[in-house]
Amino acid sequence: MCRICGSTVGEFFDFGRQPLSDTFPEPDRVDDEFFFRLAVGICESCAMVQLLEEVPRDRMFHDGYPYHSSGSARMREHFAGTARRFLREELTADDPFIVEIGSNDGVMLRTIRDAGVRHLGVEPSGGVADLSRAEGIRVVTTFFEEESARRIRAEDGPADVIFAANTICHIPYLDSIFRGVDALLAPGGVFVFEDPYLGDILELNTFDQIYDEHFYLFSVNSVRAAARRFGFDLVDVQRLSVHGGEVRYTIARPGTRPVTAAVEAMIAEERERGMLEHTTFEQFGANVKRICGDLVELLRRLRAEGKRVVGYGATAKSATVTNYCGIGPDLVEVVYDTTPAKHGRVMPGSHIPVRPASGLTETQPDYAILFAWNHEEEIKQKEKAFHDAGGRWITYVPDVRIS
Ligand code: JHZ
Ligand code: SAH
Repeated sequence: MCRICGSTVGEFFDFGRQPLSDTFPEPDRVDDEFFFRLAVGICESCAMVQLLEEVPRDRMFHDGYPYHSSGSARMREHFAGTARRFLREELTADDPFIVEIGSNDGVMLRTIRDAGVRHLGVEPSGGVADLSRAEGIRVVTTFFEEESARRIRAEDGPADVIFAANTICHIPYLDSIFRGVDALLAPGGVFVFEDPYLGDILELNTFDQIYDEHFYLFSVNSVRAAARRFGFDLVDVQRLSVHGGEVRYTIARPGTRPVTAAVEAMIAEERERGMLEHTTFEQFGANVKRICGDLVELLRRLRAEGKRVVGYGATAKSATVTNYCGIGPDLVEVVYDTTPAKHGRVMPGSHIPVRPASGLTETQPDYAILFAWNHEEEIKQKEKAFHDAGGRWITYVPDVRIS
């Protein structure tokens, strides 16, 4: 049943049994991993693409949550720019107030703090929340939902901006989120969120954007329907190139802001591209199977030739690739990553060991499969010595190739 409108959800792909994408077990503690059925479908009525099974939120977001948003220079720049735009265009009233849902390690709010503007991060994962608090950013360690939003409104007053990046699509209970936004947002304020875009996922076959945390794969059409259902208007959309293609949605109370032409234009484009038709999703499923087949074939061939193949980037996304395609330590012996919290652990489900990124150039393998393909430019530049010494990158977006 659709989590937005209650209609039937037509399943279009089943990835089978999958682990939590951001839980990296210790090597000797792999017996009690949590698994769920990762399947995805589209609502027959409101067209919202969503998972069919929901993982309880405390299993995913807790004090040990390992993802640190500030791990990428490009993302740090992206969010500094986002904050500067808010400071310039939205936070201009007397004593303005901005709330961020899913503020993580403070990657966006840092710039707001520097400007001396009143802010609050709402971040349930205690570890990353503490990191931002240590930098003087104001955060509450809790889930954003109707109740916590009402509490914030009572204590801090209305928010001029409510922002979220890579968080709203993680939250199945969108009805409660919108009631919370309604309680907290100033009359003329905006609710802005950015998330991976279904259009880019279909175009680039980035099936690894589908995992436990990504409960919704948003399109402009489905977000507008959801906003209207919950009493708001989608007033603007903007495409972003980060994380493999995203859209930034701007939501406001009806009648308070003009609706830009971009909204209707993108919805028309989605219709033309067949983003509401079942055959599009069937084709996507066929592409997923082909890419996995090609990738495993390549890895087996390289292994047979005696080549050393590693992974780079212990991403949440790679949980889907490794577990669905059946890639274990026999094909990829180690995954290198810069996140200290992931070191000495193993990858969820596949149990490939995770080690510090310095290992790439220290051990100079023949091939590295780029699991963090969304940071391709940054990583290839940083790890130039690997390529210069003859190492080759393997990517699978939008197709399997060596570079
Ligand atoms: P990255 C997470 O997804 C989870 P992931 C979440 N669900 C989401 O939506 C996005 O983030 C926003 C490492 N790395 O950004 C660090 C290097 O080793 O693709 C990270 O472990 N060297 C909230 O995990 C991983 O790669 C580097 O130079 O798919 C990148 O993870 C860089 C830049 C990163 O997100
Ligand atoms: N905004 C950052 C972080 C994305 S990670 C970025 O774009 O990089 C997603 C974050 O959302 C996690 O830190 C997780 O703890 C948080 N989160 C999950 N559910 C939430 C909820 N209901 N309210 C607030 N934060 C939530």
